[in-house]
Amino acid sequence: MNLDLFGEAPPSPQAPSEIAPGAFALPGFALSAAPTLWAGISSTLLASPLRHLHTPSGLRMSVAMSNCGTLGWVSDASGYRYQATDPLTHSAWPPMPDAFLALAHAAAKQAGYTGFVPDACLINRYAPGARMTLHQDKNERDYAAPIVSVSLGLPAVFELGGLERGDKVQRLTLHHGDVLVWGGPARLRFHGVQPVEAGQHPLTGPYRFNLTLRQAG
Ligand code: MD6
Ligand code: FE
Repeated sequence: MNLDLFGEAPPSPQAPSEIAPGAFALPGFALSAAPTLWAGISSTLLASPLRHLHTPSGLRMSVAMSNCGTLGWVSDASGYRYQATDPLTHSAWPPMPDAFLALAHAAAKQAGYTGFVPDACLINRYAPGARMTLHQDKNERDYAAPIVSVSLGLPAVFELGGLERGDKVQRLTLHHGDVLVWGGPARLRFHGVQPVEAGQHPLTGPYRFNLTLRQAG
């Protein structure tokens, strides 16, 4: 029975669309899980707070970051890498919430990647003006596994390039609840995020959050 008392259709996740070979957009896939994911973000950040890392060349990143899972991504003067301890707290990263695992596994499966079990989740927080320059994700040990990316809060324009830095980029706006899954031939594509515009979101306030879930170790 569908009591449509307010004349509004419930948000219904759409089918995955292949935006490049091996790369899929799953609009709204994380919408219903968003409050639970937010609780997992909040508890993670109590134990391992957000911080602005520096690139190996010494530039302060505009995106604030933390991690959960057995491995976390870090950057400092000695390079980019995954490690089991949080350099800020000198403790293990907080455990990956079950809801993160379940969502990532289901999204990967929906995109045709079965058996995805991430061991690392990078949490990115974008304040207005924060951006991520074009990069490849290549600090993971094995490129066979896909990456699942979950966007929450304010929207952002995502740039998906090719395998060379100078390749043409396609732009897509990522909204609250959108998921990207990419692997296979897309795994090493360059990508970035344009500066986030100011706004307010009911769940995340003045921020965009992004989770990237990986099999890093
Ligand atoms: C972001 N995402 O959306 C940054 N990397 O805030 C990434 O850098 C990313 O979305 C690898 C795979 C998917 C991604
Ligand atoms: Fe990336």
